[in-house]
Amino acid sequence: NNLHVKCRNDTYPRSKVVRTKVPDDKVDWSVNFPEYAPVVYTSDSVKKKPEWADDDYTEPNFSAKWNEVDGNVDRRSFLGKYDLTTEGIPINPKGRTGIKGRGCLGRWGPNHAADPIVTRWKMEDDKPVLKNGKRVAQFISVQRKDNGQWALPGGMVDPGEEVTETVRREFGEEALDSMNLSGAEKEKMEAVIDEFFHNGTVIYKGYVDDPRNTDNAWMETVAMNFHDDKGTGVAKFSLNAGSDAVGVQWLDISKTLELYASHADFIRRTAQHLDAYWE
Ligand code: RP5
Ligand code: MG
Ligand code: MG
Repeated sequence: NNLHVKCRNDTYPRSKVVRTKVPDDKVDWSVNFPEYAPVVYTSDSVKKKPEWADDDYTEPNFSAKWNEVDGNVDRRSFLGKYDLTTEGIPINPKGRTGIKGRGCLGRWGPNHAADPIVTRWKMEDDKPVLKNGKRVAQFISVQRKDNGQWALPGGMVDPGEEVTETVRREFGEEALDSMNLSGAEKEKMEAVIDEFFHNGTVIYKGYVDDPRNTDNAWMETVAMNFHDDKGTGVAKFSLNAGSDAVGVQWLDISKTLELYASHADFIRRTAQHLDAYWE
């Protein structure tokens, strides 16, 4: 179905703030829900005004160009033009989440991320492993520091950054621990990434069912697949968790995977794209 799930009916991540329960049939804004009065929550880390966050809309000099490229910040949504509340702030186009404000997201409206899906074929004795007559694919997954869940090594698009650059940078930081490499090692690693990451396929572009989403701030992503058909390119990667990841591993792609946010859906689309085993 088309509803967001992971951003409803639970305690808000990294907090004790409880979301108002939103039943499936009341997610859509067009459905009447007169008793709906969710708590307003913006985390302390966002209130401290780090450079990755917007100001509060109540600040006298607050200004934002909604639905536009606003300086270095892309405030457009992949879902089309979003509406604004009477206070003039964005409304989550996927419906109610049980919480207002920004939670721990920096931007009002869409918060843009990018997700690298690095894949290879699972091999045994130099032969591809088959299940139900299809080859089994594997992808590089990281374990998130914030909640321990396995996820794609994705991250936020920095202001002015191209998505193709974000997937490389985040992959380097989270799956290769690039931030802890010496200058020379880092250069070598970047050369390997550049060589491998030049031919990607966009697997998904749009809203992410992320547990951090609120009524006024939400995640969107571009997920790109980089497939190593011969298994020779990824062999050069030595995996080391870094940045906001505490673990990294190759995971077999199958229907039973449980991953962070909507990542299992991106993996399903990738399996389809590669004609790999899924069931
Ligand atoms: C998800 O959050 C995206 O799909 C992406 O994987 C991730 C970006 O946030 P951080 O990993 O930087 O927390 O919605
Ligand atoms: Mg990151
Ligand atoms: Mg990340």
